[in-house]
Amino acid sequence: AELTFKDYPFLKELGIEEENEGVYDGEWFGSGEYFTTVNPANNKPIARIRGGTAADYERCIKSMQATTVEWQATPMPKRGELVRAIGQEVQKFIEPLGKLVSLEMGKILVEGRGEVQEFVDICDMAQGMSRTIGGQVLPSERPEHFMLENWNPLGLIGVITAFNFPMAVCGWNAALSLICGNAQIWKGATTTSLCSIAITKIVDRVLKKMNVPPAIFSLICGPGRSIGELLIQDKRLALVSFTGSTNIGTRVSTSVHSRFGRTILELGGNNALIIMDDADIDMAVRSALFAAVGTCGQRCTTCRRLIVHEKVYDEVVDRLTRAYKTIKIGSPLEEGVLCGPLHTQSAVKEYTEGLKRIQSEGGKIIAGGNFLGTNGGNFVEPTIVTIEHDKPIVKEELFVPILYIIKCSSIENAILYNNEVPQGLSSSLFTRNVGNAFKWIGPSGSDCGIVNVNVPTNGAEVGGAFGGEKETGGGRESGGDSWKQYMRRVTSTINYGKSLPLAQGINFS
Ligand code: UN1
Repeated sequence: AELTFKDYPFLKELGIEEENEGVYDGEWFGSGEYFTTVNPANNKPIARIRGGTAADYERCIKSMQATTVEWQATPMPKRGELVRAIGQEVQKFIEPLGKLVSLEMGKILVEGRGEVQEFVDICDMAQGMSRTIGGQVLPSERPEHFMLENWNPLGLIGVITAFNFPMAVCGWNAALSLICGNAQIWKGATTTSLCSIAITKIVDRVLKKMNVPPAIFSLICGPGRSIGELLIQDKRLALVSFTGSTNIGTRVSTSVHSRFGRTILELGGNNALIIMDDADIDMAVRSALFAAVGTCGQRCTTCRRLIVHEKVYDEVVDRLTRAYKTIKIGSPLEEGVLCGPLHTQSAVKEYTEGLKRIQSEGGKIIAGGNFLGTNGGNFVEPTIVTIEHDKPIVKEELFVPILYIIKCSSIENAILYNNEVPQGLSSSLFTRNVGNAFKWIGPSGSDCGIVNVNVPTNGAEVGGAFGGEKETGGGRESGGDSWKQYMRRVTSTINYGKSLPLAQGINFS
């Protein structure tokens, strides 16, 4: 099929060509098979990419190893300057990058821009942290002794990201890992390879300008599982950060942990938003709409379950179904569109087959429910379904815009429903009751990693640690103390005196 490359002038601005090399270690190369990525709004190919082979991967690792001495010796605040410069350069291209995210991934342009903004934000944050983070000095029980913690770089790390945030999640990892002194190899989702290449082209310019060894930001694109497998099995990678499905995450976890590597796992979510009878209904309904329909239901933080108190149930259902009828579905690059296409045709299948299963389990579609397929694209109607809280399908993550509405009768009841799924990423409670709000965030409240009050389940800021429990994998990226995962901790006891007191009072003479 003919490439649609020429229809999108902003691609040129990003250095994307009709044909692109998909491997980078300071230079662009690639000797694997060619593949194309497609625009999910019409399923037409955009541009060609040459993927990497096992030998190409090996070359990247060798190049990364060669950076270690110089990069680890660079002071952390200097590494922070590089990260700041990367953020500033990315910011200059926020418009074309946002458009590329919309084109290749399918999210609407405001969300595409937002994703690039998130990349910039984490660079800002990491740069600031590069002047403040470090270990603690501890009181030693021995006289004239110091005990302290020092944090050293891990070395080489692998970053595997998903299609739904093809730039920001790389940024979360890269910004922190780079200030921590590591070299990384990034494998983005194959279907968003142009996003990976565009970001890496920008970073490449900054690396060269700042005169740092460029292989610290290596990239390998390629279809199939083989590159990912190499990466997770590679003992030279001290850490693998993986964002994706729980299914593949299990494989990553088993493989990396069996070689005693570290993981950061950001897996499935099944996020609930609870609306209590004392909630600001207007705010809650708007939040549910953004949380359930944003990114066409393909954020890991997407609201999939709306748990509504029986006293406001009818009102919420009525308002929300009315709002769903006004959602403009269409090209994500078009102004005013709220819902773009699903990312792939297999996601469309997940949607249509999911709805069949939902109905076979007693669920009823009360809004949406149709595959549209306009212009040959993966367009579906965002859908609302009423269903019992404990049906098997409700416990699974369907990565499509299907929202379950579930009735509850009390806060206890709502928390129970919130926690009864195997995933534990994000959750929100809408209430004006301060007692319930604190109960919600406490030990007998939500069991998720993200526990919001009067805020949607999605759209987290970079300053807070991002991740969740149970099948979500337990990892934390972005803010908080996530940086620690990218470093190895050293505990040092230092004797500056002239005697040798032993701990625990041991006398060994
Ligand atoms: C993801 O869906 O993988 O909180 C990440 C959010 C975004 C990140 C989502 N800041 O929705």
